[in-house]
Amino acid sequence: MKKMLSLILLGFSLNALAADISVKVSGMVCSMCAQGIKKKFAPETSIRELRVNMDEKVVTIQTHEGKDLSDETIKKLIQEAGYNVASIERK
Ligand SMILES: [Cu+2]
Repeated sequence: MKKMLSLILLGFSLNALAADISVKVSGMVCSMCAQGIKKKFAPETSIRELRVNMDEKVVTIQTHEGKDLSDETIKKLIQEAGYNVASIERK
């Protein structure tokens, strides 16, 4: 019983170490925009997965466990790609 509990707790803490970030971006209109943003974030090794939802104008970023990507870095990269961050939400 005690072992099971610690396994559950371990599972929670591992999840907590990976960041799940939703970034609302203004100015994205087509798939070229999405490609530009993906390209801009490509060198960031902390990112496990990045998805661009064109309908909702949201970029979702999932980092590797134990890694994070700061709001400042996200804003900087989005701006360098030519867009603006409307909001950043972390789960
Ligand atoms: Cu575009």
